[in-house]
Amino acid sequence: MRIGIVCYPTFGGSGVLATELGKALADKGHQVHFITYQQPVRLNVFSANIFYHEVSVPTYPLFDYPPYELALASSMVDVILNHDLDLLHVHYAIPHASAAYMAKQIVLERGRNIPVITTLHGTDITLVGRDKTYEPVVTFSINQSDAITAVSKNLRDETFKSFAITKEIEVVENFIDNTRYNKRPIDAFKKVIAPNNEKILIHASNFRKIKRVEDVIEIFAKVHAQVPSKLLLVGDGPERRHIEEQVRKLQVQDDVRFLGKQDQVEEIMLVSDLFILPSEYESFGLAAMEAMAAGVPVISSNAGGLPEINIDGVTGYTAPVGDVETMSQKAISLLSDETLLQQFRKNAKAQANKYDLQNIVPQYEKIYSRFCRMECGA
Ligand code: GMT
Repeated sequence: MRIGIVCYPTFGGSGVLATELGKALADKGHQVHFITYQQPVRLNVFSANIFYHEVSVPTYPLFDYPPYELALASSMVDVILNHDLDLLHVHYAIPHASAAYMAKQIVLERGRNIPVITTLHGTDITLVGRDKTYEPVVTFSINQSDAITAVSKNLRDETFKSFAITKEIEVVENFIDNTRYNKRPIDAFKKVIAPNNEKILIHASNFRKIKRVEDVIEIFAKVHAQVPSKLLLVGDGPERRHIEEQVRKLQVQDDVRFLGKQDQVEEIMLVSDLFILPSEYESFGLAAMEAMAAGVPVISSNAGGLPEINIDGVTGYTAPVGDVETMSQKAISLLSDETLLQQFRKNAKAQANKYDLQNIVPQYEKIYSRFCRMECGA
C-alpha cells in the first residue's frame, strides 16, 4: 500500500511511534510517505520505500501565527494526488486530524476518496484537546475520521468521557522493536557512569509538568541515601532549570547526570537498573516500555494507561500519583535484593516482548486493509 504518515517529528512519544511504524511498514514492502515540518528524529535509516515531504510554512508580516494547518493540508493534497496514496494515517489529533479532514474534502472534489485513520496518543485528548479552545474542532475531526485508534484502553475510555464521539475507537497499543535491545550493555559506558558499580536509575521525558520530574529527584534522593546509586536524566524541556536547582538543593548533584535529548536511547537503557516514571498522566508510557525492552524494571505512578503496561509486583511497581514515599521504598527494596531484581528484569523483558512490533504492526495493517482499493495489494 501507499501510506501517508503525518506526525510531530520531535522526540515526543507520538512522533517516535509514528516513525517506527513507518519504518516497520516500509520493511514489509509498503511505500511510506512522511508528511511533516522536519525530518522525524527517528527517521535515521535509508529505505527505498520511505519518502519524506517537508511542509514549509511561508511567513508574511501579517501573520502573527503562520497557518501550519493550511500548509499541512495543502501538502497532504499534493502527496495524495502525486504519489497516489491509498490512505492517510495521522498521529496526534491536533491539528493533524482536522488538516486531514480538509485534505480529504479537497481531493474528494477531484474525484479521489482518501481514507483517514486517526491515532490518538494522549495529551491531544487529555490535556490540549479537551480545552474549550480546541474541543469542537477535535470532536468534529475525530468523528470524521474513517477509523480511530487509541494507544491504550485508558485513552479510549478517556476519549469517550471527554468528547461526543459517535464512532468506535479501536485500541492498538504502542509497540517496540525488541531487536534493537537484543545486545549486550556496553561495559565501558557503564564504568564511566557508575565506576564503583553503583545502581543506575534513569528517567526519560520531555520535562513537562505532567511528568512530575521533581518526584523523580525526590525518589532518587531517598534511594541514594540508602543504596549507592546514580541518576541519568534523558530529555529536555521547560522544567529542566527548576530540576537542576532541586538537584543542588538536595545535594545529589555529583550523582545526577543530565544527558539531554538522545535519539539512541537503547544504549543508555541497557546499562540501567531501574526506570522511574511518576507522571500525573500517561496514556501509555512508551519510554517505560523502551526501558522494559532493555530488561529494566519500572517504578511508576498508576495514572492513565501505566498499570496496563507496568504490572505491579511483576515488571516493577506502581503507586498513586505523588506517593513518593511508596515509590522510594519499592525502589530501595528492589535494588537491595539482587535475586528479585534479576527476576523483575526478566519479567520486564517478557512484557516488552508482548508489545513487539511483530505483534502490533499487523493490527494497523488489518485496519488499513478495510479501506484498501482493489489494486492496492494490502
Ligand atoms: O508524553 C508526552 O508529553 C508526549 C506525548 C506525545 O504525544 O508525543 O506522549 C503521548 O504519546 C505517547 C505515544 O503514544 C505515549 O506513550 C505517552 O504516554 C503520551 N503522553 C501522555 O499521555 C502524557
